[in-house]
Amino acid sequence: MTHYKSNLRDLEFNLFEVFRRQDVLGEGPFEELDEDTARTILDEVDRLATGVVAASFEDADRNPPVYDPATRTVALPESLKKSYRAYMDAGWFNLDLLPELGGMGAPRSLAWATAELILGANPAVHMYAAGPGFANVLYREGNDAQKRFARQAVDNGWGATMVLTEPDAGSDVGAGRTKAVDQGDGTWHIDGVKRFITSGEQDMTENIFHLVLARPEGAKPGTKGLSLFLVPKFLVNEDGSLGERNGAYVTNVEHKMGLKASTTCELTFGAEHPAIGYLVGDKHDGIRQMFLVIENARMMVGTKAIATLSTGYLNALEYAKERKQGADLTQMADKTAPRVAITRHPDVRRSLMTQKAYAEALRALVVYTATQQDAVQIAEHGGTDHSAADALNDLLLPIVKGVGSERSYALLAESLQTLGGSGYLQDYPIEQYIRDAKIDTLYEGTTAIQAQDFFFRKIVRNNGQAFGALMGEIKGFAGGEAGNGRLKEERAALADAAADVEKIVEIMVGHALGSAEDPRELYKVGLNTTRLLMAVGDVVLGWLLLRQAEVALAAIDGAGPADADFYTGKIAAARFFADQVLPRVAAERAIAENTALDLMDVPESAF
Ligand code: ST9
Ligand code: FAD
Repeated sequence: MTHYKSNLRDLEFNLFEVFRRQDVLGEGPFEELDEDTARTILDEVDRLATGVVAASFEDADRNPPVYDPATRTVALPESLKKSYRAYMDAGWFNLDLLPELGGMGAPRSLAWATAELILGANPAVHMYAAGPGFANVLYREGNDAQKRFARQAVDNGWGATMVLTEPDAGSDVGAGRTKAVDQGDGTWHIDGVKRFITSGEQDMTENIFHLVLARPEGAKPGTKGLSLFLVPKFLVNEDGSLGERNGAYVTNVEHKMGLKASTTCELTFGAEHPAIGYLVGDKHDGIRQMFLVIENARMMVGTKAIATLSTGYLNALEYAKERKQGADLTQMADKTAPRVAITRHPDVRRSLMTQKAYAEALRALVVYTATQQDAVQIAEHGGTDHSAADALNDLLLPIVKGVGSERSYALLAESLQTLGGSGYLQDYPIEQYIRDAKIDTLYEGTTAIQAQDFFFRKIVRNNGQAFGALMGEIKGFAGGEAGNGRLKEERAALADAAADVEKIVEIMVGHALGSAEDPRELYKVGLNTTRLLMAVGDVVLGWLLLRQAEVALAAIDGAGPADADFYTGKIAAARFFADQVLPRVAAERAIAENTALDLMDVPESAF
């Protein structure tokens, strides 16, 4: 028994009952895969995740990686290495790689479903396993030599990193000062210090390749002046054998609140001897190229948070069913009344159902977003236009990342609370879940950054097209017949909440337009971006829960006992969310409507 409680039933429900992924299997880019094989893969990954991958979760937290400044190396705990090795040996990292890199031709939805299992079991293992995914981007963007490098990286199981952040360039990546100097022979020398680099050093792979943003001498300021360089830890000969040690060294490893198994490194380039880099794709287009990695990493972070909430909830549920405390509320005056399981207490039920509804809605959000990525894969394969699916995927990513991480972190506190004082102990995994999940609201762009991205780039710059299409679907569902008369009030609540978020967007667009005359109007937008992201998140989650309830209502008659319970839970979660969460969106609208600039006028000294 490990800490990890997966929810394979719910993953399969999303994949095959709600989003009907079997309909896209067996043809186009997924020709080689059928539903049975997909289910077998899920079973296999679940077995690995709940077993050997999860096995080192606590040990690697209590005995984290050790940095040796003399050799600038890191020793990872043996337990973690075993988990990592088992995952890599099983080979499931190749599900959605390009065929040229040995990919299996699976849809992204299946790949993200398996990712949830590994991320819930032991997130650091998934992060150390990023090499093949990063090689995929390098292969797409790279020149011939870099494509060869990408193949070698996959074949040899090299690790990889994404290297943006510097001491003075966090959210503001464009402030980066790391320099690139052209050597005139197809190589560059990279100079500078990057910080907080995940997996920057480890002792599990023979090589690590860093994808580094640096500014060529004379290039313009900001993100558009940054270029992307491939900087291997060891230089690589044409035949794939390792050459000299390159001049990129880890010069510190951070001590952190959580996610201790994952190394967070200061990476110094060119301090002792040159750090040789290769310009990716021979073109200066770094920030766009890096965002190809970032988009996947943001999806990964949201999925990690959600996976952690799910196992947090399931651990809390198991405890609550066992723990007897107090009498039933209706017998509170009777001091001799039998003690009941805490699941009988209304307040515990409220908390558990809140956890369940969000965990399952957020899982549906990940799978729904991944289905847009499937659509892109299918269109790319068939040579057809995929701009609408791309735009919807882009719109959903900050919701997956921003809403997924914020709600998961907050609700993990509810999971812990369910265990009472025991939840605070290291005898149970939830205190570690909370520590490990806090990072998800921070890295890959903080929530504030996700919220700005959502409004300015994904809504305004897209002329509201993807947002309009999504809201159109939601309103269409709310106004339709879903649930055969049995979800009427819930659909009405969804329609109201959808109208509320549309109004918030309208107000914010008004302020944005008003800024042409008075630039301070833009502050009013900034005061509401996170509010909007979270409110739209609730509307989308409410919609997805109701879609699930519609499927459950259709399937429940004649279902066996286990399925009947499962479907009953789906209907209950959707109703709960519509009753108890969606009405709050109206309050967010009211706050947005009353936005004023007072807060911006409070002197800093008064804080
Ligand atoms: C980090 C790593 O935190 C944490 C964990 C790492 C774990 C590693 C393992 C991961 C494995 C996961 C992957 C697995 C599998 C892979 C599978 C592959 C198949 N979308 O608005 P502008 C671009 S790393 C797309 O003017 P500013 C775009 O090119 C550190 N592109 O920005 C745009 O040009 P244009 C993470 C976008 O004001 C250009 O940027 N750090 C998007 O100059 C300029 O845009 C952060 O995330 C987008 N959403 O700069 C930084 N947005 O407009 C957070 C921008 O012409 N800060 N571009 O198209 C930000 O994101 C800022 O908003 C900023 C602002 C830097 C973009
Ligand atoms: P700051 O940018 O200083 O932000 C501080 C606060 O100000 C935040 O609350 C932020 O939301 C807010 N803020 C900042 N700017 C704005 C704005 N314009 N509008 C509104 N609010 C704003 N980086 C990598 O390159 N590669 C990695 O592999 C990597 N892994 C990481 C692993 C860990 C464990 C950690 C802690 C960080 C990692 N990072 C990595 C860096 C991470 O992406 C940054 O920490 C993150 O982008 C935030 O930057 P910052 O820490 O400098 O915070």
